Amino acid sequence: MDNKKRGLSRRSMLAGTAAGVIAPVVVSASAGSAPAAAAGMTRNITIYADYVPGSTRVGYGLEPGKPTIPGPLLECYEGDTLVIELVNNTDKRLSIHPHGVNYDTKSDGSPFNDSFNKPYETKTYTWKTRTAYQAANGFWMPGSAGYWHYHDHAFDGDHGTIGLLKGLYGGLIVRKRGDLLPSKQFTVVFTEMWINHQIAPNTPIFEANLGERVEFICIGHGNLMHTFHLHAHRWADTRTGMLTSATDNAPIVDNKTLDPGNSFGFQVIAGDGVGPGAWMYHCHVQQHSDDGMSGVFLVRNADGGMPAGAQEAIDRFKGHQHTTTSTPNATGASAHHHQS
Ligand SMILES: [Cu+2]
Repeated sequence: MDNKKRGLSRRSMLAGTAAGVIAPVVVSASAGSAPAAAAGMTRNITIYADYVPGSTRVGYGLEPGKPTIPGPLLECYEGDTLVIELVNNTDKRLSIHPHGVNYDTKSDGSPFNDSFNKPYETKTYTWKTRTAYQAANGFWMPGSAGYWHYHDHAFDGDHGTIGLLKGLYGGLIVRKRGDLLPSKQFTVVFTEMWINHQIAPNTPIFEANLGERVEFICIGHGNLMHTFHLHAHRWADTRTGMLTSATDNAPIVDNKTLDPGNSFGFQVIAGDGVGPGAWMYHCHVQQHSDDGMSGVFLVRNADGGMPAGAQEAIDRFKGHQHTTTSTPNATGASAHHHQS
């Protein structure tokens, strides 16, 4: 419900599109000031960094005073340029620093390059993307397409790492033209012992109807090593999570390393071959899972109805206790981190 709403509102940012027809997230798009090469667009977006009301957490949002953790999911196509106006509504310095795209030192977002917003300052960051190209030696150099992410790199402390712990992060997708588009998108961020800054049973419940094309964007942050596992669904370990033919022998996985700074994404058809139900997703580092790094992927019936047994499963999940006494200090990870 809450999370469903969040998923939908993210999706609705994809300017006036029906599900499955793309137009990247961004608010106003003006036709390409990009050079002749690929017909990219310049996409302008304003992002606000605010304290989460009633807490010391901080998030990015598309409206002032309405931060979300994770921040808005940003999308574009290879060849596009994102011009991000970051409005800092906090009393601390902060920034927005992307992975996977091109930027100059002024858009780096780091104290190292003196490229951040001062307290209450607005600053523009420019991210460029490109398509793959063939170098003179015949080898192909990579384009920008991928499941990436962005995060603060300057908040408060000298090293610019505190913002991640506060909630300043989000997903970034650069697609190739022709990539298949999902109906629903879920961003899953593992930071310390949290999923999207929550521990079970307050972690997100991601919802889709049987047969819907769902995209997961998985991001790792913090100081701990994690693995992302989704029950009853699997994907190809490729850029898109899909195969390109019946003879494509790319490995198929249902569990993938999600260490700090890593990101990946994939699409599944909700309940494909397994049916509707309340399915788990969790960190497969066992103690992390036991300590609250788990959540629910609720695949509803095709008509949106609740499948048999699903509500009971969710009630069990909501009511469960964490049992951490069986493995005291086994990994050095402390149980039940509470969010500040
Ligand atoms: Cu973990």
